Parts: sequence; structure tokens; C-alpha cells
Amino acid sequence: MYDNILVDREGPLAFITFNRPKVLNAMNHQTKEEVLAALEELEAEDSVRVVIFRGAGGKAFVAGADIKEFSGLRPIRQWEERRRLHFYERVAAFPKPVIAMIGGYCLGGGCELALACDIRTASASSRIGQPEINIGLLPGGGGSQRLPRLVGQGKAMQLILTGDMISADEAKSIGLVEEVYPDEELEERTKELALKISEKSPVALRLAKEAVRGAAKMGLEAGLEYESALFSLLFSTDDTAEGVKAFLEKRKPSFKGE
Ligand code: CO8
Repeated sequence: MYDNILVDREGPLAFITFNRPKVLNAMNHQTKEEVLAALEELEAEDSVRVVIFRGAGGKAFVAGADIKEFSGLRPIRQWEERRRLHFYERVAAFPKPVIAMIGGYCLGGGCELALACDIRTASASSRIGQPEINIGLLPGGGGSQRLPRLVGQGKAMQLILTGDMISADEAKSIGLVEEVYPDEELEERTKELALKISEKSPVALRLAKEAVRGAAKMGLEAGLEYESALFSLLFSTDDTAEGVKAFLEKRKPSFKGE
């Protein structure tokens, strides 16, 4: 159905796999269109609780935007694409939890995609960076804004100004990825993490994600008001009633997402 990605379901999990291993899964325009279409599909499927991005071929998650599309690119075309797609913003705003499962190179637009996800796991041998500066560019998919929020301004500056790739362990030490697993355990351990999340109330997950995203969008006072409104809203849901009841009855809750 898609040329550049694969979409697979496994119980409550859905995988979107970047599938252009010959170019280390570099993302071209068509890939982005396909990812957005897949996300739309997965948003509508109640059985899908968590989405995981991964790369095919074992060598890369995504080695960046497809540099071939940059040669002779007209500024107006680039501006129009951004205006029309809002690719990275739509990944970040997806209403279900999204995990970037990084196996191998995670560079440029690939790193920015990972930054737009909610949680990042990486295999120990992964290499992560924002090398745009090496081709006379800067991160144009949100990296200059999301990276400093995650790792602090100094480290973000260093990564963006040098274009250096760092190891998964270093990425974890600066907060750029949340978990590092041995290469052969990446998929299994990431699935365990995703399955744990998938058991929670989908509606509570959605609002919790919104609340945390709010922290990057507003000041503390407005953020606390936002959190309070979302917290209160959850008392209108069956899931919250069920969660509280199940706790008091000392049993596992059964969440319906309503
Ligand atoms: N775009 C296009 N093709 C690529 C890319 C890429 N980003 N990365 C790798 N490839 C291709 C190579 O050209 C090569 O193709 P071919 O076999 O036809 O020559 C193939 O993939 C395999 O790559 P290598 O032979 O280079 O593999 P190596 O193991 O020697 O090196 C590297 C791996 C170090 C990852 C190397 O491929 C590399 O440096 N790649 C480029 C990484 C990069 O600079 N990424 C950032 C791109 S710019 C960007 O992402 C901007 C984002 C802005 C987003 C906002 C847009 C709206």
C-alpha cells in the first residue's frame, strides 16, 4: 500500500517502519506524506494504543532528510511543503504515545523525528546527531527548538554547530534518549515498554501527553492551569471511574478509552 514505509500491527502496538534501506532510510517528500497517511489510519483504530517508529535494514533508523531532494530546491517549494505538511508537528501532536526505536544512524531529520516522538529508545551501537551544518544547513525539522529543550542549550549548540555524531550512551547521558539496550534486545525491550504503556487508559494517556507537551509551550503559571483543567476533565471519563474503583477493589482496571 505504501512504497517507502511498512505499517504493521501487533496487538495494541503499531509499527511504522522506514523502508528505504539502500539510502539508510533517508526521508523524502513521499515518505513524509506516507507517514502522515499511516498516522491518520492508526489514529482511527481504537485497538492501536502505541505507535513505534523504526528503520528497516539494521543499519539506520533514519539517516536524515533525503539530501538528493535538496539539490536545486527552490525556497518557495520548501516553504510550501512545510506549510502544507507540518510533518514534525503532526508527529509530535499525534494523540497516542509514539516511541522512536533507534537502531543505527539517527541523523538530521531522523533525529528531529525522534525528538518529535514522546520517548526514544536506542540500540547500543546507534549513532545520533544533527549533521546538517556539514552541508551548509541547519536543522529545519524542529531540531534547533526541540533539542535544546531536551538536552539544554549548551549541548544542543555543540551538537548542531559541530555536526558530530554521538553514541547511544552519550545520548542517554545528556537526555537525548531515554533508554539504551543491547542491539539484539532493542526490539524486545522497546515492545515491553510500549506494552506497559498500552495497558493504561487511552484517554488518560492522551491528556497526560497533552499536559507534558504544554510544558514546552507555556510558562509555569499557564502550564499549571492547563494541567489542572486536563486533570479535572478526566473525572468525566469512565476510565478514571474504573481506575479508582479497581484500586479500591484491589483488582486490575479494565480501561475502555471512554
Ligand atoms: N539522503 C540521501 N541519501 C543518503 C542519506 C541522506 N540523508 N544518507 C545516506 N544516503 C545514501 C548514500 O548516498 C548512499 O547511497 P549510494 O549507495 O547510492 O551512494 C547510501 O545511503 C549508503 O550511505 P553511505 O555509503 O554513505 O554509508 P556509510 O556507512 O559510508 O555512511 C553515513 C553512513 C555516515 C550515515 C553517511 O551516509 C552520511 O553521512 N549520510 C548523510 C547524513 C546526513 O547528513 N543527514 C542529514 C541530512 S540533512 C537533513 O536531514 C535536514 C533535515 C531538515 C528537515 C526539514 C525539512 C522540511
